[in-house]
Amino acid sequence: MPKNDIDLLIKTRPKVERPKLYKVIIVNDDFTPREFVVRVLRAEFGMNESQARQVMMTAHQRGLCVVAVFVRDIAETKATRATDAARKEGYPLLFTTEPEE
Ligand code: TYC
Repeated sequence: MPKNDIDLLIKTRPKVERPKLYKVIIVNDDFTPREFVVRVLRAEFGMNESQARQVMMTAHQRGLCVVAVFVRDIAETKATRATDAARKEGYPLLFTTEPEE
């Protein structure tokens, strides 16, 4: 039995879990123009020119780059929106998601 108010607070405290985070990953391809990749990164992920260019070049050179980390719903929505924007222009640029850890 709780002995006082603090004891009651502790005993009834809900167990809250930290939400699992998901990486949004950009995948390199041979066809999407570099400038288009930079524009999509700026538009969907709020990057400045220099950040977007670094991420684009890392994906270009290494095949992939982690763009950002979000809760699952946000990560999936952003990856889909960015990929769809490329499809609309006829480019194969792909964004995927993957759980962290
Ligand atoms: N490799 C592309 C080119 O040379 C540019 C590019 C970079 C495309 C990164 C996709 O995720 C990408 N035009």
